[in-house]
Amino acid sequence: MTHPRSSLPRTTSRCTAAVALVAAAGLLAASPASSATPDRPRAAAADAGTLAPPDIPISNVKAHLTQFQSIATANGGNRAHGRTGYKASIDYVKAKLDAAGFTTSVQQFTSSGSTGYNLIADWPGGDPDQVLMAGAHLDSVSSGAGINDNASGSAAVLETALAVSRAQLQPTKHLRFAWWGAEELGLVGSRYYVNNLTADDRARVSGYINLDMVGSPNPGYFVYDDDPAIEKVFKDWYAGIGIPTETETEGDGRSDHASFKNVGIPVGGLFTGASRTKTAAQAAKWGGTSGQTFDRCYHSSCDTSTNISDTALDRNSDALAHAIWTLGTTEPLPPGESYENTTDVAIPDNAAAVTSALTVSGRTGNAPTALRVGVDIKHTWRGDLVVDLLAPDGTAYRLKNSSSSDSADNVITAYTVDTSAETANGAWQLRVQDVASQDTGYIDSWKLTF
Ligand code: DTR
Ligand code: CA
Ligand code: ZN
Ligand code: ZN
Repeated sequence: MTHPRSSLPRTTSRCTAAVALVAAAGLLAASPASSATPDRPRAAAADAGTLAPPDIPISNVKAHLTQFQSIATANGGNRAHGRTGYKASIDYVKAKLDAAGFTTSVQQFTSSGSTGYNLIADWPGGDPDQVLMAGAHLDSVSSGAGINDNASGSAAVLETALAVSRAQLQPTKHLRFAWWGAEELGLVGSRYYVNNLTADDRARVSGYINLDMVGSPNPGYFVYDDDPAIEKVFKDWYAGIGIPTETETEGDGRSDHASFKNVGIPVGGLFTGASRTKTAAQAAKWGGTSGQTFDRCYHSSCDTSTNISDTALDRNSDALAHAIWTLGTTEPLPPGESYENTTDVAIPDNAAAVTSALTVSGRTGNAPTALRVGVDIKHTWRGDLVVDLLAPDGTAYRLKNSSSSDSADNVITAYTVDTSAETANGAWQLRVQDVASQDTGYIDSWKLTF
């Protein structure tokens, strides 16, 4: 797995050579999506001893919170982007992971005039074409230590990674853990990471799991309802311990999973609530105090190490370990087959729609529930564009609506569409219409991955 190319110098650990080897192996073994190589060497499947996910010791997770609190106290009371407390937090997490045998790298970026840092930790082994990621933002707001938001998620991800090392897990997939900078400034670090992945590297990420606020003192138990497979793993685990969950509805785009979802990578995650108020019905099933917010210290100076529900943090740490063991060691689906059209098609300004066709053949049955539609449309005001996928029978699936306010260039992204009602074989079409005057563009290429 090639590490993201950073435009700024980045510091890497002494294991850089291992990173290169992992990347080279990944590249050598990687096969074009349309010619799967079923005999590709795979990591030895996890032996029975490591298949059962461990219980994550809450005492270990709390010890990390104590460290993050000490770091904040020693650095002006916070761990915010651009402040010394943030870099000290990165150094703490990196040292733990280096000592545990991870291949770590620190990716630098600039935001609001200050240097930011992402920490990426790869567990050696596993299929480089199937990378399972879990991450959390490590920065706090400047007004406090950020222990629930989001030392809680950072500590849970760290302790799960350390549990992988203790178990010497040999998962089928390649495991990568990440701690993001500058989330509080607008998902800056995770977006920088995703934007600096090549299209092939993005396609290798089979899923991203996000933990942001997982120890709220008046906790709810919310599961992101994005990727069904990841959501199911979490819902089933909580059902197994008799805790009902709710769908996380505080809005998409509110944390780092959005950076991955925006480029079509399957995402999921856990959340215990922020500034919304717990209802009586929620208090009845979860305990805690109705009529009070889930975290009354959200983005406040009182978000310290006393602002944590140990029970909620323990449960979410264990749920993450369960998800990593489950999703990381199940045999991956055979690599998808892709069909691509790279012929440019001009899009007339504020006029009739144009189409670009792809003929799919040789497949059996219906198209998948998660058909990946990659588009590369060059345009100088993408808000003018309406984009649809047309199935062979003419059924239209809306991929993108127009937006008078979205003046950015180009539509270069991937969509996941439930096309299970359609036959796979036949002429699929991408339909694009420019519905506002001025600004024009063209379809550069588009791809279907089954
Ligand atoms: N934006 C996060 C907290 C947050 C608020 N709503 C959600 C929903 C899902 C995850 C996180 C959040 C922050 O302040 O870091
Ligand atoms: Ca536990
Ligand atoms: Zn926050
Ligand atoms: Zn947060």
